[in-house]
Amino acid sequence: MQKTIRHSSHWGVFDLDVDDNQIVAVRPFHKDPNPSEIIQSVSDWATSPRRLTFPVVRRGWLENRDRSGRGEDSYVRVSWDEAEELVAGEIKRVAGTYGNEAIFAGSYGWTSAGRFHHAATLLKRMLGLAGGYVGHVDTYSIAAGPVILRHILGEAHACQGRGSTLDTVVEHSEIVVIFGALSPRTAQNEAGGVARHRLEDYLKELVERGTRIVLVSPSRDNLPDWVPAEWWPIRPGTDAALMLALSQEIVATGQHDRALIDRLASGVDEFLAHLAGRGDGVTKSADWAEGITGIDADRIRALAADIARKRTMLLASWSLQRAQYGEQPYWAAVALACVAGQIGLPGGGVGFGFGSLACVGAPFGTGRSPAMSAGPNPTGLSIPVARVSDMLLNPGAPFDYEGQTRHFPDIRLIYWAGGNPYHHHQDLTRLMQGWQRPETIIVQDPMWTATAQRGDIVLPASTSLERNDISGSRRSDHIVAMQQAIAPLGEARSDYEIFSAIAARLGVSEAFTEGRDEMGWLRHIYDLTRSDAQDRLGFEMPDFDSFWAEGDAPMPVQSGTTYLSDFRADPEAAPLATPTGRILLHSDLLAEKGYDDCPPVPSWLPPTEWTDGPDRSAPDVFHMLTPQPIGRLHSQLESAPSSLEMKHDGLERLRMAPSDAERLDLTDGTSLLVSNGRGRCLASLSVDPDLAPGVVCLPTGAWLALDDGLEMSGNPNILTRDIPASQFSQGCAAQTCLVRVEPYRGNLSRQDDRHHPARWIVSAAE
Ligand SMILES: Nc1nc2c(c(=O)[nH]1)N[C@H]1C(S)=C(S)[C@@H](COP(=O)(O)OP(=O)(O)OC[C@H]3O[C@@H](n4cnc5c(=O)[nH]c(N)nc54)[C@H](O)[C@@H]3O)O[C@H]1N2
Ligand SMILES: Nc1nc2c(c(=O)[nH]1)N[C@H]1C(S)=C(S)[C@@H](COP(=O)(O)OP(=O)(O)OC[C@H]3O[C@@H](n4cnc5c(=O)[nH]c(N)nc54)[C@H](O)[C@@H]3O)O[C@H]1N2
Ligand SMILES: [Mo]
Repeated sequence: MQKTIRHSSHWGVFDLDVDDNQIVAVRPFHKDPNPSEIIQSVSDWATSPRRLTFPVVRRGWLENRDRSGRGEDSYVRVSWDEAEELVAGEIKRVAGTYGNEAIFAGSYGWTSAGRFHHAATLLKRMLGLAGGYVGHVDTYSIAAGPVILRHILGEAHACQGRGSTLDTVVEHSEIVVIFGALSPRTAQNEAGGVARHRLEDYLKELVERGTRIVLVSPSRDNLPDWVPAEWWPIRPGTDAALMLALSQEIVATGQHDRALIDRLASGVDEFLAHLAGRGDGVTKSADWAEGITGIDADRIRALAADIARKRTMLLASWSLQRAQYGEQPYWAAVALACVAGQIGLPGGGVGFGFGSLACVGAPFGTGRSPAMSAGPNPTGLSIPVARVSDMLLNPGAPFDYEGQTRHFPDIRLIYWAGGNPYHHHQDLTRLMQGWQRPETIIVQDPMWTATAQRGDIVLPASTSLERNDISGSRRSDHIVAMQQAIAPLGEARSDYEIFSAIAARLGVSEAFTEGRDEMGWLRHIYDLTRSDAQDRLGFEMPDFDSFWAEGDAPMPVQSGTTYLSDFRADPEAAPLATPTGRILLHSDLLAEKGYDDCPPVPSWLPPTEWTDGPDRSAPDVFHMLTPQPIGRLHSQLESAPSSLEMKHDGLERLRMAPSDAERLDLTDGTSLLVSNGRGRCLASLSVDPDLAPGVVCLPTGAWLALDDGLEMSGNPNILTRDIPASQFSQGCAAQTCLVRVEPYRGNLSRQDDRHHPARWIVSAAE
């Protein structure tokens, strides 16, 4: 029997024709002006040979609770009854012996777009009811950024998609300076789904209006090639130096309005003194910045003059703060917008992460996002998300976060649901060392990921296609029905079913389910969103049954927004939630803390790993950036067509500038060995004139496949450094990394896909 259903994913909304439990056609959502190609891969998602379709337990753990064989051991199939009993038994044992603070459920990850079967939320809900767990704060996407913005602006809205909107930029900006990217590549995705991909339309309008666009980025493809932008190929990790120099040149030529700056900001004297070099004897001039950034000083001076005179929007991608000292470019951008007098003017000021996700920069939702509630965590404990290896390796050790000292807990049990740390974390060899320490590791995922391959008890979740759910987010302008397309594969169960069953064994069933089943919850979640829109905003949404039949419903949105316009108009009447009520250009807290990696005024610090200019580094050493992959979301859909298209010979492509390739005598398609002191991986060379010399790009997401220490598919996180952005934010700093690139002379014989669960499973009787 044929049916058509509406469904949603992080990369867009689509309709599916389903015939006899098979997906036979995928069509983009009729309201989406620029649908993502990735939706064409969804049917592979359900039927991937990498699916795990029944619960398994690692043999060494099952037989003698051995911890050493993770990643190598074989697995034994068990029944759901046995699996539930083992999981609940371990949670009770560990909580009873060491306390709930020995259970790590930070469990970071994107899971599916469904907000009800949201694996990490349900996990926290279950464990919260059972006494608590250790959670996480911030995200891999953004940590240094929001932490510094919370401190200097009193809130992080500007980098969470609740600042200025692109419609005002299109209408009012005379110059848009993009640090990083404004790219439909990343704007394909949005956490919780995106109904309408709108970035291309805003870019087209900017082009039609002839707005001057400056792309400051190591990679020219960070804007579509039809956008006529000036490309400033900056050395990675040096944007803060460029921003400081732009500020200094404006001040040095007297083009600033000191009274205005004082109205907007505190600490102005300290900041201007730093620019002028009082203290370190270094004036942060255009000439100074040229030596650091590789950008011509005359160009910097000319742009400074323009920024001071013309309405200018400064946009910085999230990638800039995913680096060592990642707070600095964000702080320096805010400082530059103050010095140029642009804060709070329509089409002026700062924006962070525009296009990093689909809805950041777009008119944003003002309603209540549909969500399952995690409930309280009785332990109250969490770690900065990217410090997971530090936590596992250093129980009890102190660390700072936002100026406060905390201590790492001593973790005995990890439960990871809906995330893939062996994709997302840095220096995976180090993670593997930390991963040896817990007594028990539970992984819940539809796929036999590298993380599942390192779990002790692995539970097969169904994919979103096998159940009903709701998608939507705080930013998105639609809430979308995710209607079940096909029956669950094998013995796979929905995340809600899995956690409900374990909650029952933990004695918290009633509180966990509140007596609702799947459709009961969807109705409940929808009604909360609907009544909030009605009561608080006077916005009518259809009743649940009409919504479910229609498949989507619009949400209230706010457009035409200029961030900090009220504050600019009257800083006394609309003060910021900072110690001075104004923007901090100097921080007393940071001065008092004296962190060597997060100074009290916006600064540029030389990263502890960087090329310092191609001329001064070894010829085969490059700064490796690890951008988000085009044809997939992180490690999801890695073996589906839109992802395979980007590979060569089963290897991820490493992009390199033509001059570098020529110098090293490398040609397109050459198999490469990419290495540093932390690891080695293979990749395939792609010579790319859109890349600055001295830089290579290897996208994230290839599934970890180690062969005698050599990573065989091009997972860059075997090479990245596991250091925090700083002691202040403890954020992910993946973009600060050097590698050596050489031709690979070894054997490239491709083995079969090692990520098929069948290759790991022995029968229980064996
Ligand atoms: N080097 C480097 N590393 C990075 C970054 C970088 O820039 N450079 N970026 C970082 C960033 S920004 C991020 S957000 C992270 C992303 O890191 P992750 O969010 O961990 O990556 P995903 O591959 O999306 O992992 C989601 C997992 O959820 C599973 N899943 C999907 N649907 C379901 C479901 O319904 N139920 C369950 N239980 N599981 C499901 C998928 O199979 C997959 O294993 O990576 C980070 N890592
Ligand atoms: N297709 C696809 N889209 C995605 C994702 C995905 O996996 N696939 N993941 C989503 C997620 S979770 C996130 S958080 C966002 C991330 O969004 P972003 O952080 O914006 O994305 P990236 O690709 O990491 O980086 C964007 C560009 O920044 C440039 N860049 C890197 N370092 C520097 C620097 O020091 N200076 C300057 N000027 N430029 C630099 C690089 O050239 C890179 O191409 O993407 C989201 N969108
Ligand atoms: Mo992210």
